[in-house]
Amino acid sequence: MEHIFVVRRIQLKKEIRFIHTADLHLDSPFLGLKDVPTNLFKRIQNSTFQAFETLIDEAIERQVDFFVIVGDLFDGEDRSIKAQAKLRQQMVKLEQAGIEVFISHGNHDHLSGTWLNLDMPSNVQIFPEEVTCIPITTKTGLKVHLYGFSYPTRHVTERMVSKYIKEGEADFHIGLLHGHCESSRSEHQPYAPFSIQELLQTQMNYWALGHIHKSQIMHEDPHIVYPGNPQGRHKNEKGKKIGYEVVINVEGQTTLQPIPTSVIQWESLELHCTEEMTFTDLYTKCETAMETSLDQKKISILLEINFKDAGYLSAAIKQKLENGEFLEMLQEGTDIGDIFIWPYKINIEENKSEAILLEDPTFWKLMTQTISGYRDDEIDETLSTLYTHVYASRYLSPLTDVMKAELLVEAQELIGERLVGRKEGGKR
Ligand SMILES: [Mn+2]
Repeated sequence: MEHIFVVRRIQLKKEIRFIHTADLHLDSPFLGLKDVPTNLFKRIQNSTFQAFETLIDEAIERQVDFFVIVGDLFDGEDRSIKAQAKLRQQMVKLEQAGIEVFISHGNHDHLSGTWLNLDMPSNVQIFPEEVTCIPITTKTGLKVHLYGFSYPTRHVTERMVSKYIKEGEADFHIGLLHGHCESSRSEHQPYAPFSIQELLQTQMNYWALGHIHKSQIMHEDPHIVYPGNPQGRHKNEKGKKIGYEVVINVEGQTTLQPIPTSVIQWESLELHCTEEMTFTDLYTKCETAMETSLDQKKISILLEINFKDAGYLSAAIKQKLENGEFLEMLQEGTDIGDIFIWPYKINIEENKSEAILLEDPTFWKLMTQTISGYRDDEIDETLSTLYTHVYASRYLSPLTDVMKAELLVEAQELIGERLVGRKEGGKR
């Protein structure tokens, strides 16, 4: 026993342990959700706070050396007082546990916004506008230099990475940077852009990134990491969300441990329709699929349902899907317990019916028959509005039989092209 204890103590001395998170977007408004019952909406609105609190509790439980938050703590530049108060509460918890916190502000909570300021406790250090080095010494006597800056305004397009220069002697150098990595595909604005190569050249031991909301490990040894946001805020932020516990030892080895944070997950579900499907079938299928998702994920879910092959459904059923009645029915049947699944949107995709036509030989046969059976006078009748048009008629000469036959061939081709085009368009 004693022996193990000694070994552990030695290991403790040789490594640093911290939490890396970013993009808390506290007090996000969740505007995209309509018709959610008030009590449920309150829970959804509270999710950004709850996800953050999970990280705080884990930090205390794991007795980390420090905690870094790399930008966009607040969703709005006015920093809602509620968000500040909740942040402060959590910072006080860390202060009582003797954990220091390092914060850089990002494009959402840049320093030019106007807000009523609530001072943070003394364990919290906020990076200023210029890239600055903050030196600390851990309880185990290791020296760490942290580098970072806060966005002075919303739009920072400069390559801030060039200003990160290692200073002095330390066991670890850690860069905090809220910005856009050029090799990552993202929909986020290309603020404070950098390449992986540029980050590597700085020779930091770890790059704590923020800005991109999807968790991504961009490089290993040294690690360059986007933890993503702890709680998804809309349908494009699907799935599990996490924060990282980072452990780096003096040999430079890094271990990342993901900490699950999301309280509510955004998900989507595909359901295939068939010809025989009745309204009851459709409803039951949805209910079962929802129950299964909830059983499997064991976490609250906001669900978007995509009906594929809706071309099979009768017009009456489709109408209920399109006018929102069906969604309402599903929502009314939802139990809101400790965890819940709330269907917030239904999409229907009809392209399959056209795809079926394309693959159906009788459809093509029927079309060929119709076209070859077209009589002369029928063509004349179809074109009559053009030929009797006040202006157009002046420029038109009568069609010969050859021209009429060509027109029919072209029409057939056009129908084919349009159908194929729509089918391919529907795949995107
Ligand atoms: Mn963000």
